[in-house]
Amino acid sequence: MRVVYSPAHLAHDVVTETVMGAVIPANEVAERAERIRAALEADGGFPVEPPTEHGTDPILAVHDAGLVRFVEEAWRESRIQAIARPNLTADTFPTFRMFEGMSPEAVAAIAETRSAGGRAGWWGLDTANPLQAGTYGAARAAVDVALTTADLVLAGERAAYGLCRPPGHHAARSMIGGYCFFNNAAIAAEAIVRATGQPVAILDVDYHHGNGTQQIFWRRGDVLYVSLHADPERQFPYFLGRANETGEGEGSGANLNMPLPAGTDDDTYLAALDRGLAAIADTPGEILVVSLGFDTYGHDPIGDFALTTAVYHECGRRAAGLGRRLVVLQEGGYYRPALGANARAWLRGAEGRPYEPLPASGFGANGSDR
Ligand code: SP5
Ligand code: ZN
Repeated sequence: MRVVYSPAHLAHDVVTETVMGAVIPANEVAERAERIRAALEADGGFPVEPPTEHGTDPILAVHDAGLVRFVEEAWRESRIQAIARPNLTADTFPTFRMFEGMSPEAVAAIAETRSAGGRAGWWGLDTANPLQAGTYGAARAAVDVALTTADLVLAGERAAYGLCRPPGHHAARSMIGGYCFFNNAAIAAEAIVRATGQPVAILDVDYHHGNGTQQIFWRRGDVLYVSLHADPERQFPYFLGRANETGEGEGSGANLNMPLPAGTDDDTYLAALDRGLAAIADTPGEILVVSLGFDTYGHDPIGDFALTTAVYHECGRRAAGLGRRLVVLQEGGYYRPALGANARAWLRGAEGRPYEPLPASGFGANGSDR
């Protein structure tokens, strides 16, 4: 399977993040993508190629122009201030409760402001979207990776893999969030719809609900969104991802959320996956975009599922079993020692190649795949 990768992601890398106020070592780091690339190269069956430049039009088909401008400008603007910082992160957000009681007209008159801090809060969901000098270039490259992967499949490949970083599925039309800046999968799905005139399905198997992808296609009947994820009752993004969110208008019935409990194991997961795949099979379309996350892995530092490396092979096999061409795009997954083995297993499964795990000393975790 052909793999699309850009080294531009290396210029977006942070050391710490905060979780509920606690400063912890950052999870979404450059090493993630390098681990996956190394494992795929070691396999020998995954030729890696660079993305082609697609410009901003496909991004603007999905995102507000102001958001794109903000991601491009904000780091430079934050340098004007006297405080030295490793990155720009929002601390003040315009929660809708701030405007309680104001008329819709009065709320509509509220604006972005000119300060970098105000802008970061205006466009941000949370504190997990650190902007640095290389962030815009990395986010643009991740989109080019996704679009180039889609191009390969549009040109006839049965499946292709885009090693996107930063990830994308928490980014909504007018909002960055959850380590995500531009929604790589949504941009690719929209480009595929425009290129083919056919409906597209998105299968999101990241541990977290893809609130951004859901938001972007909420009223769209031609893009089916199916997501398996941790129940938002206990996990980020908390406020979206429930089973009763099924889309509205033309998109009514084209959004399927499958929240899952803590401890979800291989068998429970595969049963839910089959349900999701059956829903996709019931709709028209020849291409499936997969938002692929490995934060469902048993050892993931921010997840609470119990999946094994072996089950990713089976997941890839079942996704390919739909008989649609696959545009597979990387989202999350934070247990670095097993990321390469997990990606390799999934992609080999999708290609119909045997699992054949690599020796644990190479890419597994502590001699085990759990
Ligand atoms: C793309 C992606 O996977 N984004 C995830 C963003 C998650 N950010 C919130 C992390 C909350 C971590 N909760 C920690 C529980 C530790 N037991
Ligand atoms: Zn995730």
